Amino acid sequence: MTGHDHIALDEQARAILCGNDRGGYTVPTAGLYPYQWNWDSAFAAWGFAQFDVDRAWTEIETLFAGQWPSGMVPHILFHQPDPGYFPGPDVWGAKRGPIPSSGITQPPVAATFVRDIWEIDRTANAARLEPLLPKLLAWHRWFMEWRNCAFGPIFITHPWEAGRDNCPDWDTAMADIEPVGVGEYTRRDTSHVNPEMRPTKEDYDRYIWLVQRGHRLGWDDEAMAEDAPFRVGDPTMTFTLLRAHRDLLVMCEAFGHDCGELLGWIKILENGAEVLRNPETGLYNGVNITTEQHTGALSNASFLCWYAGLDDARMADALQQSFESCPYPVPSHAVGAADFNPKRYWRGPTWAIMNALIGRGLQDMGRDGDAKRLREATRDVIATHGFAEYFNPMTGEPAGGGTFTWTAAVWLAWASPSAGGQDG
Ligand code: 9WN
Repeated sequence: MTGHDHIALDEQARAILCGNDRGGYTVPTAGLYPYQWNWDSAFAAWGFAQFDVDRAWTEIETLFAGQWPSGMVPHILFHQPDPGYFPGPDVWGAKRGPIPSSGITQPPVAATFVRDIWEIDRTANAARLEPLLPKLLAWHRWFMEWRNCAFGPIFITHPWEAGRDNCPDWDTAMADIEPVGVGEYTRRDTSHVNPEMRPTKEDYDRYIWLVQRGHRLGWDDEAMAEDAPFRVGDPTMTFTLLRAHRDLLVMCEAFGHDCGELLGWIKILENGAEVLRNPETGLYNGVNITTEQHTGALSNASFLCWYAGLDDARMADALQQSFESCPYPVPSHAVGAADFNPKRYWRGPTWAIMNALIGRGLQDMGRDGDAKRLREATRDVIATHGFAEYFNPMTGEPAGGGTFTWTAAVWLAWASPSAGGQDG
């Protein structure tokens, strides 16, 4: 790639972030996702931090303005009504927070990116970090209270909570749900995007059935936990929260806060991560909490172990195999698996955001060669095929929404040759 090429791409990426800015928050992409999504916003802040650090802080502050009294930070904030997305605020019926929202959360990557922003902007804006610390801590505490059990890993109660909506990790637990009485509804996603790239109707019926259950129970954590119909221990949640606890610890220590609670949570999740290990293969998989069965699916989230600070030789071998399995790694589901699909959302496609998290983990754990390989593969797919939501791992073909906020953010902060702190 010539210097000129990447400078033009840097400019495009900045223009995407600014174009998706709705004043204090960024939408993932116009049309398909017209609201503020939780982990998308954290990525957006990481991207903004590369050229407008004030705007980066604002993105996080707006996200935490929607925090519920319980500490939960919702997965969508419905700042302004938009009929282009289903299910909207009326279907969710969640009235527990200061801003209309969904009733579930998403992977807690915010603390990690807040630490990045703070490191870029330590002197000028440290004052903006301090009020965020108790909010982050309250969210992490909510996870440990309501999404963790004696069993160990962090579990999700809805596939949307993991941010990997239709990945094969949820299949057996989803099959146990009979979506009786879900009624008629009109999906909006398939009017924006080719239905072959989106989850199926069978999945959607269950997503909506779970939302209707939450609505009925008033999104009360205790009521929701009783006879919960869907609970799957998830590598995304477990690894991102473990990493986020570690980053929050560094920030809390710097401000002289008592960190005993965080140290305890780190220990719990280090043990919890071991529960994700499939006894037959030694690899990290999802685990159905109800049946205690491992899902057997090797996903891109399995490779977040390094991001969580856990080095692992068996996972390193599996990563090599994943690199060899397709020209544009890391596929969201193993290429050789029977249910691999290179086009359909989280059942095969490659996601730049997951690559960025995996790559950062590899770098942090001293696996520089693998980190470089992944960063270059991600750079290549974005430079060749644009700032798409996700990509076909076999052909690189762009899929889902275009001009996508988190792909632009990942480009600026990590994949571009000019990304901060990298060697080109
Ligand atoms: C449901 C916004 C979000 C991402 C998720 C991704 C997708 C939503 C959907 O889009 O999920 O939350 O309607 O498909 O799976 O990770 O945060 O980009």
